[in-house]
Amino acid sequence: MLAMAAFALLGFLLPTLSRASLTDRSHTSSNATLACSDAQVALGAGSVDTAPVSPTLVDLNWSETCWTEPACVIKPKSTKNVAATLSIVSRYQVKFAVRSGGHSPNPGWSSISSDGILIDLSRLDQITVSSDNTTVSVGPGQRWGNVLAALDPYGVSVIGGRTPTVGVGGLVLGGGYFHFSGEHGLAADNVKNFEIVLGNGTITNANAKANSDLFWALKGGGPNFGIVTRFNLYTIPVHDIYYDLVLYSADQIPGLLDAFASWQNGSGGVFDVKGTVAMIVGLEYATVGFIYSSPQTKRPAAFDAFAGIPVMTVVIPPSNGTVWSLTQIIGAATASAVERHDYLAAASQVDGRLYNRVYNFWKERAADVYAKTGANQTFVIQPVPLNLVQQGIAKGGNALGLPLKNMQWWTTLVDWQNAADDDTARSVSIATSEEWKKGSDINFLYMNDCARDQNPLAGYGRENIAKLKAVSRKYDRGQVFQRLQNDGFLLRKV
Ligand SMILES: Cc1cc2nc3c(=O)[nH]c(=O)nc-3n(C[C@H](O)[C@H](O)[C@H](O)COP(=O)(O)OP(=O)(O)OC[C@H]3O[C@@H](n4cnc5c(N)ncnc54)[C@H](O)[C@@H]3O)c2cc1C
Ligand SMILES: *[C@@H]1O[C@H](CO)[C@@H](O)[C@H](O)[C@H]1NC(C)=O
Ligand SMILES: *[C@@H]1O[C@H](CO)[C@@H](O)[C@H](O)[C@H]1NC(C)=O
Ligand SMILES: *[C@@H]1O[C@H](CO)[C@@H](O)[C@H](O)[C@H]1NC(C)=O
Ligand SMILES: *[C@@H]1O[C@H](CO)[C@@H](O)[C@H](O)[C@H]1NC(C)=O
Ligand SMILES: *[C@@H]1O[C@H](CO)[C@@H](O)[C@H](O)[C@H]1NC(C)=O
Ligand SMILES: *[C@@H]1O[C@H](CO)[C@@H](O)[C@H](O)[C@H]1NC(C)=O
Ligand SMILES: CC(=O)N[C@H]1CO[C@H](CO)[C@@H](O)[C@@H]1O
Repeated sequence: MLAMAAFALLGFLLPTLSRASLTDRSHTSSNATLACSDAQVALGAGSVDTAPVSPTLVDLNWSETCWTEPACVIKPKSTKNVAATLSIVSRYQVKFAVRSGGHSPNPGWSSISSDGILIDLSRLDQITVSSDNTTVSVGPGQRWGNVLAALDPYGVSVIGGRTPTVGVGGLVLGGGYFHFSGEHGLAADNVKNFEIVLGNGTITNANAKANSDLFWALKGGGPNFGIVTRFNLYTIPVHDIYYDLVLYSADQIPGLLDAFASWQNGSGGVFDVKGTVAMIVGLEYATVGFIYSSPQTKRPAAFDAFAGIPVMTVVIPPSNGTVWSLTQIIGAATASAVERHDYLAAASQVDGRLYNRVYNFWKERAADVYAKTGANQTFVIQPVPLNLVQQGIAKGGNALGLPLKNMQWWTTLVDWQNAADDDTARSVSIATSEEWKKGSDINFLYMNDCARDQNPLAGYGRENIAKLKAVSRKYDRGQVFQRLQNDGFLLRKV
């Protein structure tokens, strides 16, 4: 007993001792603790929160599945601070995780436990619009709601995130799907320049002219190449828009899914890239938003495929608004309960019969799990018109290896409360993704919606994986982002 107490006391004192006697360092304290102490010296004590880390910093991640306490949270104020942090990471060969908006629910992606450090980018939050309003410089720690609000007075917007609390950094690096991606491509396709800190602490830029191979890799290649400290984004000339929002009762959902596929196929005419449909199917009803990238007198004819389906409730009648007003509406409708979350990705060709078959499969299981655990889940078909893929090619190409097809990227949000229900709550979406695979021609998974056990990079294609690995070796010779990064959609796993 006494020996154990002495041991515990020693453990408590060690961090202090180790700072006093440098020679004992690697023996007396963990490298993570030492890295934290060095960071305090290099960045200032106010930029490093050491154990016990303030709960508000640990809990910043959106999903409780990611609430773990690191050895410390380093909060760089500048790109130079990030460079100093990565130098310390290399010196101590310490494990780390990087967090921008903290909206990945995958444990260990932007969270890490006490054997490593969390690099929190929330202070890199500038938003600066260029004098001609054609580009905006955004820090990775910003959130899309703030970005769209800041752009509103300039009469422009960007391809970003639909939910205002989602972070800039993770979304752009995984692709970035927005209401107007069908017209303008993914967020990554609309990046002019990435400022990035490489594994060896070097600060550099990647764009069409400089480090163009790294530029390509960062467009969808995820957290594999460095810490991006600034995104220079092209704005899009979309500000005043049309939308209306309605609810359909559960008995209309089969017809709704058929209508969705007909609309995606152009319902006899030509598909109109200015229009999009946001559809969230739940167990009791479906929420559907019709959005068009310019003002309209009434719901545009592009959406006529849905005209015959009886509406249960009109939430927002045909309206002219702005990208920012739509973002505020989505923000107000987003549940803010603190709980456990997950998402998961699947994809398929446009096929109303397949949509219905998978929906029936999902519905039965989602209802069963709801009865057992109270977990809520959604069934979301995100339209990906051919023009989205073509925009990516026209804008210089990205790493995603998308098939030249009209398709859909299915996703789900799962919300539940108890850790004991993790496996049960997650089982529905996992089984549903297998059901999609049985009928799908599309071998691609959208990284930003992928769950912890999925491997989106594998779907980018053999050639792209080889190119991404070559870029990783070239720009990260020490393989810091593969060896020391805690977890994530990493090339080391492909
Ligand atoms: C409610 C909700 C709504 C969503 N809506 C959309 C949507 O409309 N469109 C869409 O495309 N996606 C959407 N997503 C998915 C979203 O894009 C991903 O969850 C994304 O990872 C979130 O980015 P973040 O910065 O908030 O996440 P974080 O959890 O901070 O980071 C995610 C990953 O990116 C890495 N990373 C973050 N910043 C950097 C950086 N600067 N440099 C290097 N690596 C970095 C992290 O290490 C981690 O691996 C949504 C998610 C949620 C939960
Ligand atoms: C800890 O850091 C020292 C350098 O300070 C390094 O030599 C050693 O390899 C590191 N330990 C581990 C386990 O990586
Ligand atoms: C940019 O936006 C500002 C603010 O709305 C406006 O005054 C200015 O004329 C715009 N500049 C250009 C080149 O459009
Ligand atoms: C949509 O088009 C595809 C390919 O042209 C076709 O296979 C599919 O049956 C069509 N679906 C609908 C709902 O029209
Ligand atoms: C939207 O604004 C346009 C003018 O830009 C107007 O003609 C139209 O009637 C408005 N639509 C609605 C639904 O208010
Ligand atoms: C599920 O949704 C209902 C209705 O919106 C809500 O009251 C409940 O809190 C949700 N449960 C969870 C676990 O999020
Ligand atoms: C850091 O890595 C980059 C990319 O490999 C290389 O160009 C640069 O010279 C390296 N810097 C140092 C200081 O080693
Ligand atoms: C990124 C994010 O949404 N973080 C939330 C995580 O949970 C805390 C605590 O509930 C919220 O305050 C944060 O906004």
